Amino acid sequence: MDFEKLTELIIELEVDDIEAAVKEALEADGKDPFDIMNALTKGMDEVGRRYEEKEYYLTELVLAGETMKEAFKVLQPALAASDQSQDKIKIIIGTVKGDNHDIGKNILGSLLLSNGFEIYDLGMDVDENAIIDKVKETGANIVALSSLLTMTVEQIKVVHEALIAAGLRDSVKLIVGGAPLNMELAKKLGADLFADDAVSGVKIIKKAFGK
Ligand code: B12
Repeated sequence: MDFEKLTELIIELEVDDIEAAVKEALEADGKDPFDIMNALTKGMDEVGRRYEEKEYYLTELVLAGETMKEAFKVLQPALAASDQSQDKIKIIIGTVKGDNHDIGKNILGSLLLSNGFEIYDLGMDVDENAIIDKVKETGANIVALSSLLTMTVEQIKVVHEALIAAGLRDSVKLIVGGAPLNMELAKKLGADLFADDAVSGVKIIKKAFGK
């Protein structure tokens, strides 16, 4: 199972075949789970491009999301098993209220997991109260939020202000990511950190915690 084939399966929306293909790449071929993830992400980039060029429509987007989810069912445990050496720092992840894009957030979660962090995934369309409750329950020091829609980025500010109101802002670092964001906007919305992609997000989090 070569990497191009995995990329192709995402682009061609082969939701029924992807799980077996990822399994084969992991088990039979002994491929690195991170390389597999990169191959799948490359496929999603192409799906995004086709959507923007109007070659693909909403139906295809939904299917591409489902295909990624199937792939991650097998990939996630392999990513998690590949490195258990870090101390467990607790991180809450989620996609902001009003936003149902979770593929990038799931990739970030898998990467963080594989780097030894303890992850609490609140899913998508998450409001500020759910985040505050989870911070109180777990004592997490990091909230990592994803926002893919321009109209939902303001939710980051809502979470920032809710953390202040709950007296938790000083003990929690807020890191954000997603296509409509950049460092300047992230800071304006009250976030501490921003990353363009999940890999640099993990690096930034490690750096912030002296790892
Ligand atoms: C797949 C997809 C969908 C799927 C989502 C499936 C799912 N389960 O996630 C479905 C079909 C549901 C969907 C719906 C819609 N979508 Co859509 N979608 C996409 C698409 C093609 C790909 C997104 C994706 O998964 N990319 C792959 C992942 C890996 O990338 P990523 O999310 O950017 O994440 C990476 C980084 O950003 C970063 N990252 C992400 N989050 C975080 C968080 C932290 C803390 C860090 C550090 C890093 C980080 O790391 C990730 C990996 O490196 C994009 C186009 C594109 N090219 O991005 C449009 C796009 C995001 N969608 C768009 C739109 C408009 C919609 C709809 C409103 C369409 C409609 N008319 O109904 C709805 C909104 C529904 C809702 N309420 O959320 C627009 C948004 C425009 C805007 N700026 O507001 C885009 C950009 C398409 C476009 N060009 O018009 N969509």
